[in-house]
Amino acid sequence: MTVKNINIHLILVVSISALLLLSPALSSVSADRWILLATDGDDAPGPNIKALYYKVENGILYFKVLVYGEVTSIKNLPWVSIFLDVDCDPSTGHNIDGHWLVEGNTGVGAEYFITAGWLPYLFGDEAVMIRSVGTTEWDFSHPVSPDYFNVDYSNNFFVIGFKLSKFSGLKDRARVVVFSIAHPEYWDKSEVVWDWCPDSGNVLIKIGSVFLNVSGNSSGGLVFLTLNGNSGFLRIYVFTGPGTKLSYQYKLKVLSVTETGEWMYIDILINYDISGGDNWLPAKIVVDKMNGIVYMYGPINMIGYL
Ligand SMILES: [Ca+2]
Ligand SMILES: [Ca+2]
Repeated sequence: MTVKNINIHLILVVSISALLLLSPALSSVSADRWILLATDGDDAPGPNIKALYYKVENGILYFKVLVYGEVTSIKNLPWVSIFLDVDCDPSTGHNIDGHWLVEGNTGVGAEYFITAGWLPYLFGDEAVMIRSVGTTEWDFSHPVSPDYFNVDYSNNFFVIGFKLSKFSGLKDRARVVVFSIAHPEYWDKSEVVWDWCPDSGNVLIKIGSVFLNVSGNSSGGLVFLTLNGNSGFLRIYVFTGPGTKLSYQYKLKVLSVTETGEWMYIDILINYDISGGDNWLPAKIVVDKMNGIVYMYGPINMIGYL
């Protein structure tokens, strides 16, 4: 076995799904690649929640909320509150079961709620984020302004986004539940009707993670590349003769992900010490999203078969 420094250039034809990690913020949000979290019936008076989407793009966590009915101004945009359990731990954050903030939606201990619509508008903000204090209170005296907020009155939805850096304690996934309340002019006999999405429980969002699972042929072998969350591995099989092969596995860590409409760039560290020690070196995975091709580049001290 010879060991030498080489550059590898693996071309793997694959199907890809990916969620994104931190990268420089942009001032606009793309119209595509929303991830549907939940849908809900037209089950409350006036404009009410129809669907909830999210995505992470350029370091910003965005939610898109579709509503039924006709939304023509901030006042008939229902009061929408998005609760985030950023550590997926119902024992931390606001978690009073039976309280109006979590009624019917156990399993969420919300560190934050994002709120938009007619009620915050009455208090001078169209949309803000509020942090919990302990498990019973909210810190209304320190509202956080969104990095993006836009109501599309033609298509009955709004989009709100906050930089990931504004969430303290955020891990690679969070639990979310949403409710809305219509403006009082839609109330019948002054009765407030709550509209939850989902109607019970909560939904899971994945943040700051890359999910990439590809396989393909390289010269003289098979290659499997798997990223799940912020770690993964590269596995290589080299066929040395009829029925014989060598296999190598390298651990990977994801450092950052940036992307354009056509390309995704994943900076990684790869552990080239196949004996189990630590020898982490930088490498890069480049995904051609339009053609479904994955390239991997790295100044690698590795087995010289590829
Ligand atoms: Ca609804
Ligand atoms: Ca929590």
